[in-house]
Amino acid sequence: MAHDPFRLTVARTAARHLAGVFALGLFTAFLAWLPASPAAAHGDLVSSDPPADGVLTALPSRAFLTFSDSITEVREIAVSGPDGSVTNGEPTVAGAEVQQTLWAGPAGTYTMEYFVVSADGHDVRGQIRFEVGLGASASESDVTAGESGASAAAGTGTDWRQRGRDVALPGGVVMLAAMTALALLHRRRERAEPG
Ligand SMILES: [Cu+2]
Repeated sequence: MAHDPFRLTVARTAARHLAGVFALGLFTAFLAWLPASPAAAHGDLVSSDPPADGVLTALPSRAFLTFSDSITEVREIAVSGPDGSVTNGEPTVAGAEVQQTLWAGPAGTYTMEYFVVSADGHDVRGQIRFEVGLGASASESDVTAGESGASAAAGTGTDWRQRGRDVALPGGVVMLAAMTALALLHRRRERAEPG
């Protein structure tokens, strides 16, 4: 039975169909994953001073932002606290580091927003939060709430590309599964009406 030439041909054709569709599915999955890869070249925020979620005794006179790639343009650096903006003058850039002079400010929660252009021409924007003067006096629950809020805020700025990549790969796999299902359906139809 295994040597029936007709059955062998049908099986071979079906196998070839499946292999082709499978390869196409893999290629689609690969393509879906590929565009996210250059994210590694983006000038993402690597560190800052004050650090994200940091608790400081006093507001420093300068803030620093260090990126993973050279910065070619600073669109905006905005630092503000309980009394509003403490951004003092224009920011300066040296390679991958951006520096911003600050006015004095009261204790409380501060946000530092950044909007820069990295060497590869892409916009890099986001924000971090930090606390001034609350280290000793704030209750534990206040600090916890502040920190989780800060992480969420920082996440929107720096992690969305990574999130895009995480979504792209499963998307390709779903496409692959759909194509395999179509191929199986196709094969069943071939069997139903031979010739
Ligand atoms: Cu980029």
